[in-house]
Amino acid sequence: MLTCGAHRFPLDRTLVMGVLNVTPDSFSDGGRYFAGTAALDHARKMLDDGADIIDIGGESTRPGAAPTSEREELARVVPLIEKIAARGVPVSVDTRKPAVMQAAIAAGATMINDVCALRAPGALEVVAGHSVAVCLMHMKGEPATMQQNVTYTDVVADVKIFLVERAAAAEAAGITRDRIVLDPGFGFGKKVEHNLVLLRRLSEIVALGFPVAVGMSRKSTIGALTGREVGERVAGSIAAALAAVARGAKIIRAHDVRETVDALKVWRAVQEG
Ligand code: 7PM
Repeated sequence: MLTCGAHRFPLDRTLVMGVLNVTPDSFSDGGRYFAGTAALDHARKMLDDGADIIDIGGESTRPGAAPTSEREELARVVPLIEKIAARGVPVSVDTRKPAVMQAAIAAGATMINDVCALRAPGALEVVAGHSVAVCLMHMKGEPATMQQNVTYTDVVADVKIFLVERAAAAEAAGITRDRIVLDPGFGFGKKVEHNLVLLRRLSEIVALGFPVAVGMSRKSTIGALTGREVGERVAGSIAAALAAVARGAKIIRAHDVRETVDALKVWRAVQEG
């Protein structure tokens, strides 16, 4: 069972988290219009398509991206969270900033998705003070430089040690186990070979005893394996998602919700038969 505020997910089937990026690089006019109507339309479509959670992100963690100010991030995500959460939809916010977490929770977000795994000062306390869920993700390095000189002796061991430590820190801060999700952080300070080993051995992360989320949708590893540009990676992304589900992943973070939900329906029917 996963508790996200008032929402409770039994985890007897894989959940789909639909990605809603509200950054200037994800639309044409710099964000205001997108935040106003296009983002809401997109959220509605993902819900129609079967998304369980809408993951709203207002900061670009793209390597080399200019940092987003707290004020700007708040302006991008808070109005949207209010509108979507008001309909009773589970909303997750993809942020590293405690002040954004706090405002997002006040606006109705019921999950914090943090690529820094609550390492920012004050982040653990913000999440512990509410009944929201948290996704603790592994990242090696900082977004700006994380893809430079990436090396590991054993990437799976490093990710496990990190996630175990962050889950313990979360529990020590008062975040109960039923609110914690772990994510190996595909693409965050990892080369293709590291992402493949992590996916191949995902069961070892699942064995830590927390629900595992996986985000490989449209990422460069899929591009490297297929030779496809970002908009042409649906099939590759779904293959990766199913490989993750086969190894016990419980949440799939995806851009192409309709196709992902269809694939999971077929997968599940086969498993249950
Ligand atoms: C630039 C770089 C743009 C990276 C977008 C991204 C994950 C996440 C992201 C993930 C969790 C993307 C990423 N990826 N949260 N947020 N897990 N929990 O490709 O893998 O969407 S942002």
